[in-house]
Amino acid sequence: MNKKILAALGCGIAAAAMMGMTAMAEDGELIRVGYAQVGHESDWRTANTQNYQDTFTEENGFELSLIDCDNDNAAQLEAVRNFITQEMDYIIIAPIQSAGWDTVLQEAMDAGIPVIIADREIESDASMYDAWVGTDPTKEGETAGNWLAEYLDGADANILVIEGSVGASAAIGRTNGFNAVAETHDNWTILDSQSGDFTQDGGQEVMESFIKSYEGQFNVVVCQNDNEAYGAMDAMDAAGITYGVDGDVILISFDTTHDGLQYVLDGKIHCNVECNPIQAETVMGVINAMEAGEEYEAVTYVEEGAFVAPGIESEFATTMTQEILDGRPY
Ligand code: GYE
Repeated sequence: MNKKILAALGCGIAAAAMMGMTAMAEDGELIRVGYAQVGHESDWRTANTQNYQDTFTEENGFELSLIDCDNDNAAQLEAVRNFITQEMDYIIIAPIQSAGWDTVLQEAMDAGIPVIIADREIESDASMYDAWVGTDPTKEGETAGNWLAEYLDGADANILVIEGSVGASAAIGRTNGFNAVAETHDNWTILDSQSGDFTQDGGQEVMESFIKSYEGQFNVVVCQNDNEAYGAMDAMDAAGITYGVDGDVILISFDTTHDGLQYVLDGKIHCNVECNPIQAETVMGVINAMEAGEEYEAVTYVEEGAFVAPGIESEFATTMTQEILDGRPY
């Protein structure tokens, strides 16, 4: 029997699974799920939280306990330990940091509680948890780099990068993916790369300090999420630096939240690489399969694309339109 199925059966729900019950146990008991959420640092995160609250409902057979860990690694470890103490049926973790998970994952395993890692990646071996559902930041970073190469068509790039939170796989992957492409271009220089912590204030502060150091020297700004891009735009506006398809600076962002894509449609952000926060249905599917004792995907990457401003055609991205914006799920 599949190891993942054994793990599910091992946590005391085998009887329910074998009787063919669906998400809500037949005696009416809700499945108790604890979600250790990163925080509320970005619009992407708000959409992700909303998606979980809309999905893990009583109607669907769940009692969701969502803890906002406020981007604090210690608080997140404590939240997971509290879920273990409360004997949750399942624990979902969106890891703030990619490192340092082995001990608490072992504790969850010892307690027989299945763990699903969501959104971001962790360094722990896959045998330490039951399933993973999330995004591919390295690929996202590569997409940004490939699009930039295509758009520059051989022109020089002097690049400033506003990274996401230090130690988060979403930041590490986007940096690595973009750098891998940058290394193949002799005429690209990364002037500086600093963390803006995935927040608007962080993006603005980093951009203000970049402007002090590099004004007149850069023609590309890469922000690793939309909120950082909003902050960077404010800083450039204040300094009289123009960006976007009619400006001097090429602006790249990630997340494709509603406002981020509005800026693409308006030609202010050149390219916005998608990062899909709609993951809860996939996680619920995994849990329902575990409940039913069925096989499930141990690793699922959610679908992601990229969008570019009107007037730009790309092999790597879709040209933005109002119809696309109106039809977006988040
Ligand atoms: O890009 C950012 C958020 O982990 C993919 O976290 C997620 C990232 C997302 O704060 O806006």
